[in-house]
Amino acid sequence: MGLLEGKKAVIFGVANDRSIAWAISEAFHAEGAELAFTYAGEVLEKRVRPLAEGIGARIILPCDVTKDEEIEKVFGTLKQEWGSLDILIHAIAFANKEDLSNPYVQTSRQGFHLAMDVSAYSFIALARHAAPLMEDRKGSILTMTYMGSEKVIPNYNVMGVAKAALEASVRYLAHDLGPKGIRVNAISAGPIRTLASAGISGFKDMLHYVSERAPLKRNIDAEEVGKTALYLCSDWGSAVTGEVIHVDAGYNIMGM
Ligand code: NAD
Ligand code: 0WE
Repeated sequence: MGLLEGKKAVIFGVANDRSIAWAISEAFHAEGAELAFTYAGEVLEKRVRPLAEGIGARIILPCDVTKDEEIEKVFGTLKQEWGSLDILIHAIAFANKEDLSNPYVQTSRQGFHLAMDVSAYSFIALARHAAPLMEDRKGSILTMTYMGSEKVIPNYNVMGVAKAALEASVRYLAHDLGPKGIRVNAISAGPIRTLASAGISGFKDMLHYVSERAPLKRNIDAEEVGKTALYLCSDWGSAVTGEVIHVDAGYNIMGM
């Protein structure tokens, strides 16, 4: 029997087949989970729908997380169609392109708000809507973060600050939802080539830099994030909550 047999999971953050959220979905599907997907806008629907249908998903809905109505619609549908929920995956981040290249000191109020809203606040909003559907089901909520929250990574800038807020939210949400048996965790992944990293100048050099210094002397892939997500969201992770687990070939432990 699969590790997630009989479990229902909703996945936020698939853009294409290279998305970390997609690798997590494939790992969950292989272990018997039933999946629902959301996509951020019509353009992405064309990519997400075929992928989702390919693994038997029936619930595929639009959700721009800056819009409360769209979040409410998603959870209304999940309540109607499933009645309950076991797993929520949040793999969403966004900042203005110029805020990932200009000096951090130049971050505008609007740019700061946008990055915080999409990349950090959305996690709180999704967790709040998911919790009532997870009553008495030992639910598990997982988000994706990056080491730029802990240490300065040139150009990560406002995203690093948003990820710091996201990681602190993991702990506060774990405290809030723990009494309901709901666990809240994050995976801090090393750099992976995806749509979100494609536009970053010097990303290739970053991959090389990390692979030379990480204890495992290599980069990581999305499938490895999927396997850790499977551990955290299955019964194997039953006592783990409020945690940020690094899946980065050990890069973060290095001092020199
Ligand atoms: P991706 O581009 O495949 O995924 C990012 C997703 O965010 C996309 O599906 C996009 O549609 C979604 N998104 C952006 N704005 C949104 C909005 N307003 N409403 C709803 N969805 C929105 O890239 P990815 O690398 O798979 O990123 C997934 C997560 O992993 C992000 O949180 C990212 O910060 C994190 N992460 C990525 C890396 C990396 O190197 N790729 C490393 C560590 C952590
Ligand atoms: O979280 C991320 C990237 C998130 C991201 C990417 C983009 C590119 C396109 C957020 N917003 C945007 N906005 C866009 O317009 N990562 C962990 C990948 C990443 O991004 C970096 C990195 C790494 C690693 C940016 C600078 C330096 C390192």
